[in-house]
Amino acid sequence: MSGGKHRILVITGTMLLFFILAGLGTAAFTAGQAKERFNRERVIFAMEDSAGDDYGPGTYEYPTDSIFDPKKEHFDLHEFSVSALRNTYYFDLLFPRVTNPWGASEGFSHAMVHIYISDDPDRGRIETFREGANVIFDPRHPWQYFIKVVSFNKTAVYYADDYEGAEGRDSGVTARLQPDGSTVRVTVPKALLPGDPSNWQYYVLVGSQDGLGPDNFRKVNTTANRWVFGGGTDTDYDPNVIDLLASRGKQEKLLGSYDASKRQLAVLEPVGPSKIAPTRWENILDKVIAILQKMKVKL
Ligand SMILES: [Ca+2]
Ligand SMILES: [Ca+2]
Repeated sequence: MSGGKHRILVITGTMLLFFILAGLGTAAFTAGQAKERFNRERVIFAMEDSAGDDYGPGTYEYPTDSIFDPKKEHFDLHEFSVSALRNTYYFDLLFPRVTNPWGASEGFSHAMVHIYISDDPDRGRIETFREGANVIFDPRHPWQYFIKVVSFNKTAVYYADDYEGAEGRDSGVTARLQPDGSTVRVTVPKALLPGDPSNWQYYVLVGSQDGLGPDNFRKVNTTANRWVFGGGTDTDYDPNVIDLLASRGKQEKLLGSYDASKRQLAVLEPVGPSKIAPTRWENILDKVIAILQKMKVKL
């Protein structure tokens, strides 16, 4: 072999080795970053709701029994946030007052929250899963997932194509009042909510739990009594929703859009999607995470 050819072979070999090492290094770096992203709790969506708007369309009054004292705050959502950590989504619901008059193991038994998620305009439903909230959803944003947050081990995830009597998916699903005494944290395995959460839009409905009420909603009538809200109508066209996650001024308009004389339910609009969308690099990392999980690599 001539000296010139030998030199070219050495240079080519060195370059090849360099590219292999650089490739391995980049793969290891990317895998490390993916692992870090997977193991860090990160916020997907967060939104504050007005304080003091636990009055439905603006006219509702609390029931009169002393269990509802001081006739405010029990159903007043202040903040809603969604975050991800490892294989779990967390839905955090912040209330100024959380009581547990019926002694549920979840630490709360007064408020109830129905979270409907819309992530595809071309499929899903615009009616609520069961009758009870007395509202209907924006036809441009039908829902695919429904998380019913309620006490006594009944918190569960439902899909739009479930039949009405379905039990709901509750494996790995929990709802618990946190040590701060104000936050109800709902835990849902990611596997139950497939899809890209940065596209999600949310309908977040707060009601008062009533085991015998329609879909567990305490009803709203014209006049309040011990166990029924007042300030609505005696029909089933006024929403049984006491607070709605919405930007300021919107809740009154949306919950007030019902017309009992025309038999029309209020039409709600969702909030979202997230302004905290993942960057291009984070999207790559999410794809790497999915591949590593398929390969059963421990992250
Ligand atoms: Ca509120
Ligand atoms: Ca509100």
